[in-house]
Amino acid sequence: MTRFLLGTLTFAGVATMGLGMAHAQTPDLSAPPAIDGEVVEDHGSHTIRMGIGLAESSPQYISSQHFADILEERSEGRLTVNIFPNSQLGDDVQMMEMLQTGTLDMSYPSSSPATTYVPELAAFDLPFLLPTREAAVAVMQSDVAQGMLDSFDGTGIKALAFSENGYRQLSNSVRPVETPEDVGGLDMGGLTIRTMENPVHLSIWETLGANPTPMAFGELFSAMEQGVVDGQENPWSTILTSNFHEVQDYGSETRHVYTPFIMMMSERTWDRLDPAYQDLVQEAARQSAAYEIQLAAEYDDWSRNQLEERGMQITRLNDEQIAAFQEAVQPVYDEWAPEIGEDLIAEIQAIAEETMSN
Ligand code: TF8
Repeated sequence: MTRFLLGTLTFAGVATMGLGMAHAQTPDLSAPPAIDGEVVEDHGSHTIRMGIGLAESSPQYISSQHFADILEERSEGRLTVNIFPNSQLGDDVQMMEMLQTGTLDMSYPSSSPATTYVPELAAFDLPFLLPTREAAVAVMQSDVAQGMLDSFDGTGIKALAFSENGYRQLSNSVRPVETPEDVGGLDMGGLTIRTMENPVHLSIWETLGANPTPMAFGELFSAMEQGVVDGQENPWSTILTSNFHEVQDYGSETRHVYTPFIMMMSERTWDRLDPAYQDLVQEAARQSAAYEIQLAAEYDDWSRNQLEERGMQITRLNDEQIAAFQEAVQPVYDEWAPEIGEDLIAEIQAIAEETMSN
């Protein structure tokens, strides 16, 4: 609890730093779920090194702390987790490679760069596939998604659970963006947009007439500060907790892709654990992933409002404007659906539609 409180205060601290107390309506953050369950008998001690990409104020970090607290409490201190945030151990691609070689025990990347290990994950990169958070969560908690996690077996990576990175929003330092034409720039030339290292994302921004530039997340702030790229796209809470508003004047609520996180462990680390510890790690991953989804949902709109209060000009797109983007990126489906798998996409869409019809 103490760690969580610190996490919240850190976020609240960040929130109040430039705004004065009057504006700091921190979200009604739910305290971490109580840690219950029997203590696991002694099967030795392990210190787990976990590298993550985002800042200590992010839902990704706060929920990783909760994961660490569960392990520590239910193993009576025999399992401890040292978390290294802010991409300090490397970016998503590098940290997944470190899991494979066993030089890092755990990481928490987005699903997008992980398509090199499990190509089916690219379904999540299809634009506007998951219209609501409820649909996205239902898909992440489905057998289809579990099958994707199981597909990591043998790659050197044990994939434990999906959680929410979230709906991606466009930001840039050049102009407000309301239409696809604003991205492509017509005679003004297309915006240079940093993307994750993922071919579907490249396709999305090429189709919109931008100049997509794949880049590690850890290099992004300085690339925007130096004008190497005009913009990027990430959930509002990432834009806030990474201080992108300091180098990005305009935001557009495009919600063009819902990206999951995947909590992962090196198979070498996993194989060293007694089965009782493996069960505890798996259960703690599932519990902390559910908590992360709750946090991410609570931080989403609040982070956008914080960004506006810090001077970012955010364009909220209406249904017609979103429809124009959906129509503009339809060719991405035509290009990628056959490769990803029409049946898989149909299965995901069926889960989403069932959730939305309830
Ligand atoms: C991206 C991703 C990242 C996350 C983070 C590094 O844009 O959304 O922000 O994967 O864990 O690269």
